[in-house]
Amino acid sequence: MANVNERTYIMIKPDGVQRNLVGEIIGRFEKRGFKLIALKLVQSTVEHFEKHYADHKGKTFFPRLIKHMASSPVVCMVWQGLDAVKTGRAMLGATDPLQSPVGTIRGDYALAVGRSTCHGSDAIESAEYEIKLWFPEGVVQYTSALETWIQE
Ligand code: RTP
Ligand code: MG
Repeated sequence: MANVNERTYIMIKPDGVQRNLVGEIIGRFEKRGFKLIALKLVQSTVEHFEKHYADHKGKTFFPRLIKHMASSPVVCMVWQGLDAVKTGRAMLGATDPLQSPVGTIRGDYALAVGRSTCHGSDAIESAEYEIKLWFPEGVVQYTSALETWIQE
């Protein structure tokens, strides 16, 4: 059954931050109807990104990916709402920006697979892992007055 309180981990990558796309990306999640429950800007380490992308260890693009992610600050967020993981991925587009439909974040703002602007959890289990990894301090719980206008 669909969970109205599902959580996903969304991270604006170094290229997205450097290109001043932070407000644009946050705005899309806000306008879609998701609730922001955690947010921070961090300059993180190679070791931390290796944990974040542990599933990709050994792939040819892994060293390049980790080097890029640790090169400059990222914006870490947790968004909550109906079907947040799958819908978050749909809002991003495909892994390859050139295969991403116009109207998606990557389809509108990215060209290269190694500069894909924004990360989104690909499953509920990965979201749980990533949220704990980036927000060990926990997330914020609050009631948004808008929720009754977004959910039936
Ligand atoms: P993300 O985890 O960052 O949200 O991206 P994704 O699920 O769409 O794609 P994934 O397979 O998890 O790959 C993570 C990031 O690695 C870079 N990548 N490069 N063939 C390549 O050169 C290649 N494949 C993947 C991309 O930046 C991708 O976002
Ligand atoms: Mg991925």
